Amino acid sequence: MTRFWKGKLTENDVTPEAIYLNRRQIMAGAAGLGLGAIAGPALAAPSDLTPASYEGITHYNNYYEFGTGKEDPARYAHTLVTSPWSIQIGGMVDKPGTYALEDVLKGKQIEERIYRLRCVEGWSMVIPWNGFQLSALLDSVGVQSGAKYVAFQTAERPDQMPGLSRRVLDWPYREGLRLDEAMNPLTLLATGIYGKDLLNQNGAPIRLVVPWKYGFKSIKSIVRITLQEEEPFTSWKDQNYREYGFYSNVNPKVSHPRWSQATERVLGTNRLIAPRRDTEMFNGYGEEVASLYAGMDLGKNY
Ligand SMILES: Nc1nc2c(c(=O)[nH]1)N[C@H]1C(S)=C(S)[C@@H](COP(=O)(O)O)O[C@H]1N2
Ligand SMILES: [Mo]
Repeated sequence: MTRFWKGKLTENDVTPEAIYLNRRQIMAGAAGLGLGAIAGPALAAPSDLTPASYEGITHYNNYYEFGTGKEDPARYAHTLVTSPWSIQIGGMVDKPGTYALEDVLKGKQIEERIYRLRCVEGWSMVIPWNGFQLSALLDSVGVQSGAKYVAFQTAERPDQMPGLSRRVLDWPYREGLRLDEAMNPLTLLATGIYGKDLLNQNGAPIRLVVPWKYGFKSIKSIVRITLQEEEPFTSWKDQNYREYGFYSNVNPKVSHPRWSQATERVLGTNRLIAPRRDTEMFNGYGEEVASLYAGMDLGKNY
């Protein structure tokens, strides 16, 4: 059983939120009537993955390059110039180079994936992403043997990112994955939400989404991807290694020094209440990823 709702987008699927939700209801109805095989997104959405509103997803953000307030990114991120955009792909790959975004996207199958994003601050939001598997990009540039990790870097543009004037983190924002985590089919490079291009506050034009890890691993507005042998530098571990580890797997049993991770508030589905739910091991994706950590002490490797 898949733990995410997966569909294939066509041009006709570029729908605003209202139509999108209506489509989901129609799908759910069709499934209930036993209409059987319907192509694409007719797979029933797991009932606990009700997407947050577009308003919620785009107005409650963490993107410290534009300020540390939750509403700062929506207010200030419009200054980021996202076109043209290119990504430097280098290190242990057969075809290193500076790739225009159009070339990165060429031949990639854009899918719809509904994932729960769990922030270490104790809230989560269900987001319908559009994107493609990171593995497809890595395959197309040829990962060389000996590469063990993937390092990612966000754009660093002081003239377009007012938050960079404060040294909250050692800019540019950097993150990393072990190669097997990067190649896992759940790991997405997202370019859209609800069938629309990403807004800047959500990490336009292209950002990572790693659904079984805390939100901060899902680095935004990526300009550099490097395949390497050593564990990558990560901005949050650098800022406070007692609070943030390299792995950052969602784990209700390992508390952050300042925040318990046992439960979370679910944001964006109701204007008045954010219901609490129990946080799930690996954010609910254990069936798909637990084997990656067999034999590891996840209390030490947090
Ligand atoms: N470059 C960059 N990427 C980032 C962040 C950031 O501050 N800068 N914040 C992270 C955190 S803490 C979270 S919870 C998610 C939030 O993603 P969203 O705003 O699209 O929901 O983005 C992550 N990616
Ligand atoms: Mo976060």
